[in-house]
Amino acid sequence: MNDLIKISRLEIYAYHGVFPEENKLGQKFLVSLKLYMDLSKAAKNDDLTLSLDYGEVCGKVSDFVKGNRFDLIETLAYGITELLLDEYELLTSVETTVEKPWAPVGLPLDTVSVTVKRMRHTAYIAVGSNMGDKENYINTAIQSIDHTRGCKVKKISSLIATKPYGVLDQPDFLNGALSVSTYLEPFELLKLLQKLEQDAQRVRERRWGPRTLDLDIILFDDLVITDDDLCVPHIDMQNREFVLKPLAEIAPYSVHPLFRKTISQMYSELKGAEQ
Ligand code: A4P
Ligand code: MG
Repeated sequence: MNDLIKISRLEIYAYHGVFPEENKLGQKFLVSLKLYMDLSKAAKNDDLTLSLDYGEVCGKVSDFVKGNRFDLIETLAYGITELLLDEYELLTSVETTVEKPWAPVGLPLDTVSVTVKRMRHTAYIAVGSNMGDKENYINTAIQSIDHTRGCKVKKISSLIATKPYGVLDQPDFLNGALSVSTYLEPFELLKLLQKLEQDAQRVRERRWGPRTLDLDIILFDDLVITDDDLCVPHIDMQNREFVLKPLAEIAPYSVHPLFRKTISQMYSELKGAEQ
């Protein structure tokens, strides 16, 4: 979204900093915000309830800055950004700059500042289980994702029973897919999913082997990531009916950023190739 409300250098007296004098005496902080959203409805209807009340935003930010004490302005800027994305669903992106003009540096300077920017993303996650109470493992994980700060589960596919792929001598799987709106970054999301796998007492014994819970990031906006620990889009999604079928149910027109094909097209092609 390109529409923007900008708040410049809101002045707040508070007590953040590493040095004891900063915690005792306090100092002035300046907070600037770039708040991105779609303002067309508010503008066309001349209606504040369809926009964002910048007075209220300033009040909330001021309360947060005064009501906490952090060592780092990085933490402060990040906290303000999260607070605003949590509070206002219509925000698609928030950029927060915190300036500390009286930073005790011992040398003349104009100001020191930190800027944090976070935006909402759409991630598609594949879920699978082939041990124990499969449905319960999957539903617990979906609930945990939805209850995680910065994540909202938007769509959940049907869960389907599937024959094992890859390693064949293992029990059948239950598979599904979900879409999540999140302001977590890709590696933060991966960390969350791995924690949920651990919570499900998942033991890594052999690659592609039986598991209580498997959570893979299939797509993350139209990002392409080729890291040792994270490959997005999922490297083998085009060959997996247990991924494409549930994904086609919730996101038929999402596009694979490298193949430039929709999910429904990829699913049809896979089914065609299997016949
Ligand atoms: N990793 C890289 N990219 C990603 C990503 N996009 N999402 C890394 C999540 N993780 C990603 O995964 C190994 C490493 O992949 C992680 O350390 C992570 O950093 P893992 O979950 O620890 O091990 P794994 O699951 O045994 O291996 P892998 O290659 O992820 O297996 P898959 O691809 O998950 O396949 N048959 C049916 N019918 N249904 C299934 O759900 N699942 C598998 C496992 C095999 N056969 C199946 C099913
Ligand atoms: Mg996996």
